[in-house]
Amino acid sequence: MALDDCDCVNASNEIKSELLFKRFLLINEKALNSNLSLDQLREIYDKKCLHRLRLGNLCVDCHWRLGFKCLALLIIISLFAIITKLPLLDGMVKNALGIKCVIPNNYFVWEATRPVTDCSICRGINGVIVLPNITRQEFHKYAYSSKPIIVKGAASHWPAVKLFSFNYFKNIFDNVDGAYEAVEEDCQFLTFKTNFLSLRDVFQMPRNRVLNVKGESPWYIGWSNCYPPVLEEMRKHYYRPHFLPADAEHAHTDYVFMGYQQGAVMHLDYISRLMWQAQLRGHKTWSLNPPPECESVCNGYTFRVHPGDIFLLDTRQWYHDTRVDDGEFSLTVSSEYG
Ligand SMILES: O=C(O)CCC(=O)C(=O)O
Ligand SMILES: [Fe+2]
Repeated sequence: MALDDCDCVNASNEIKSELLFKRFLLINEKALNSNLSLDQLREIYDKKCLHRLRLGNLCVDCHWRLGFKCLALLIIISLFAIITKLPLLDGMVKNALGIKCVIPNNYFVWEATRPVTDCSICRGINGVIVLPNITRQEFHKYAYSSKPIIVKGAASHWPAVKLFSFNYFKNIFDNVDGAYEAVEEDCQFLTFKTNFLSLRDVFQMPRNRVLNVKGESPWYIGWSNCYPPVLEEMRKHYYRPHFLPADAEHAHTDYVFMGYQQGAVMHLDYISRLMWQAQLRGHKTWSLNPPPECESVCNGYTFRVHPGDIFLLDTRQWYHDTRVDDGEFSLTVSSEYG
């Protein structure tokens, strides 16, 4: 079903969305009646799409500028997942907030229900705003602007810069009762491009792979720490960024992302607040793209963060992907504020 031969160019937005919705329904119906396998759908997808989006635990290639085509394919894949009860459903049921939903959430639901972006967050900006280490007062005007910002060296003095490592976290998880179970049941484990099934698998990988010795597959993973004994221990070694507003609300969960090379595929996050991320080790390159509704007035761009930098991003509105410098180990802590 071609969506690009849209016959609704001159219609009002309301009529356009109704037409679009009917088309989605038609695609759904076709998907339900067809005998295509998930592999065949992916093959169609690979031919049509260039960049990657995250759908539950499944990463699909998708050129984000081809918005509706990709969206339509995402719906079909979601429907198949629901109908055939594929394992990825389990990943979808636990959404980005770590909350289990009664109705399975998926990329289509997220994308279709997200608020339309006010393009003032990106209009006229062609790169990340780089600030020197700044006071709370000076930061005030930027705090809720949703503009991507780096505060240089703001985490350089945190003890975590020296202390946090693969072994530091392995040690905690191997020794704190219930830590692995909490990630599996209540927090969130992000496999990215690896095929690890759990954080336990990550902390059991062979030493050569941990060190990314030549010939080993690079790995990059993340997880949320929502289990109080683990969180309390970690938080002894880093702080809330000092420049955030004193009355900002903070999440009860902090994320860790670590590994080599791969990073995250292009995606949006379905979270409730803005995100800060402290780059503790390694250099990482972020690519940002505005959402499709701002494509005509805003540009995407790429930049690199250094150890000690704190990066702030509205990950609900900016599509983002990451890549670690070749041969370097990257480790970050990240949380939400709002
Ligand atoms: O740090 C990364 O590699 C990805 C992080 C991310 O996607 C996020 O914090 O929303
Ligand atoms: Fe993200």
